[in-house]
Amino acid sequence: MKVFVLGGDGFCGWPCAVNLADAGHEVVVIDNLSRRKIDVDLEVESLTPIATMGDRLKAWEQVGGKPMRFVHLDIAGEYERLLELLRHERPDSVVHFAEQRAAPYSMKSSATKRYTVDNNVNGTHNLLAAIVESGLDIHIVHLGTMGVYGYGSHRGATIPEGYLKVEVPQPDGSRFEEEILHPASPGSVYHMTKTLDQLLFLYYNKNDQIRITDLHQGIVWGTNTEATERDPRLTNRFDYDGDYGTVLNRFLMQAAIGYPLTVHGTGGQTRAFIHIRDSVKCVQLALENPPARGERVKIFNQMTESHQVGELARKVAALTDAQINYLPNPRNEAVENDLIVDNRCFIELGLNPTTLDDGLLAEVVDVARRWADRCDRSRIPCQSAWTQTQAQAIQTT
Ligand code: NAD
Ligand code: USQ
Repeated sequence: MKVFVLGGDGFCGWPCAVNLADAGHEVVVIDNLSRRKIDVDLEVESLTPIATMGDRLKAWEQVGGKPMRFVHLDIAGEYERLLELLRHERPDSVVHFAEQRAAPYSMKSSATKRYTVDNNVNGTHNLLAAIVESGLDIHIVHLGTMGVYGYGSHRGATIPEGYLKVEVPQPDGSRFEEEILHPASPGSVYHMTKTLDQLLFLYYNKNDQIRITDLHQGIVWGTNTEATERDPRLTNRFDYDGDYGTVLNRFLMQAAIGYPLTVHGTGGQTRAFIHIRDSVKCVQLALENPPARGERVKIFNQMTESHQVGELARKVAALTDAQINYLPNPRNEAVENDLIVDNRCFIELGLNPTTLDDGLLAEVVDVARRWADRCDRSRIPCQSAWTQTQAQAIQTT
C-alpha cells in the first residue's frame, strides 16, 4: 500500500518508515523538521549522531531498501499543501506521528504550552479535514499515548483498550449499557492535546466515517531496529536531555557515563513501556488490519510491560553498578500508582514482545556507552517544573 508517514524524521517515525518500506510498502515521509529545530533552541543534540533526511534516504537506497520520498511540510500550518498532496498522491493510509511529544517541554513556559496545543490540535484537525475534503477513503493510524487515561486513580482496575462499559440510569429507573471513551485525565499540556485528539477522532469517525486506529502507546525505549542498523547513516535518534529524554533511556545513558540515576520523588510512579522494535511492528500490524468503513475508532493499548520508575532504576543499577539519586519531583503527578493494562489486541495479532530482560544490557553497551562522549552532562537535569512550588524546590537542589 501507499503510506504517508507524518513525523517520519522523529524517534518513532523514522524506524517505522524504514520498516514499512522494508515490508514492501510505498512510503512518503512528511516532516517539517521541527524536532531538529527544537534541539537547536535547547542547545542539545541526540546522543547518537543522526544523518540529514537526504543522507538517510540515500543510505536506505544504498543498502538495497525500497526507495522512499520526503516532503518538507508543516501539517499544522500548511493546510492547502497537505490537501493537494493527499489529492495528488492518493495514499491508502497515513501514519500520524507529527506532534510535539515531550511533557516537560510542553510545561516549560506559556510559549511552549501554546505551541504544543496549536501544533498538535491543528495538525490532527487539518489532517482530518483534508481527508474529508479530498473525498478519499484513507485509514489514519495515530500515535496516541497511555497517558490519556491518567495515572493514579484506577485503584487496581484494568485499563481497557479505549472504551469503558457504563450503565446509564434512566428516569423510569431502568438502566442501559453503553460504551464510552475511557475518561481522560491528562497529566501535562502535551498529554491534554492527546485527549483532544481523541475527541476529534470520535467526531470525524461519527460524522464522516473516517477510518481511524488510535494507538495508545506507552514509553518507548531502545534506539535501533534491525533495519536502522544496516548503515550508520540510518541510526535513530536517542534523546537524553531533561526535556525530551524518556525515563528508561535516560537511566541507561546515565549509567553508561557514571551519572547517578535521576529518580523523581520516591520512584513509585508506574508506567507502561514498549521497545522501539515492537513499536514499529505494532504500527505495521495496525496498518495491515484496518477498521471497516463505518466501524468506530479502533483503540489499541500499545505497550508490553509495566514497571515502577524506582524498580527500573534498581534494575539498571544492578546491571551497571550505577548510583541512584532520589530528586524532588518537578512534575505534578501521583507519588505512587497501580497500572494494569489490557493489551490483548496486539498480542492476538501476533506481537511477540522484546522484554527489558532481553534488551537492557545491549542498549547500554551498544548505544549509551558507545556515544557517551557526545553527552553534555549539563543538559541532563529536568528543569521544567509543573508548578511554581516545584520550580523553587528543584532550584534549591
Ligand atoms: P519526535 O519528536 O521524535 O518525532 C515527531 C516528529 O514529528 C518530528 O520529526 C517532528 O519534526 C515532526 N513534527 C512535529 N510537528 C509537525 C508538524 N506540524 N508538521 C510536520 N511534522 C511535524 O517524537 P516521537 O518520540 O517519535 O513520537 C512520535 C509520536 O508518538 C508522537 O505523537 C508521540 O506523542 C507518540 N508517542 C511517543 C512516545 C515515546 O516514548 N517517544 C510514547 C508514546 C507516544
Ligand atoms: N522520570 C523520572 N526521572 C527522569 C525522567 C522521568 O523519575 O529522569 C519519571 C517521570 O516523573 C514520570 C515517568 O518517569 O513519572 C515517565 O516520564 P517520561 O519522561 O519517561 O515519560 P512521559 O513524560 O510520560 O512521556 C513519554 C513520551 C510521550 C508519551 C508518554 C507515554 O515523551 O510522548 O506519550 O511517554 S505515557 O507515559 O504512557 O503517557
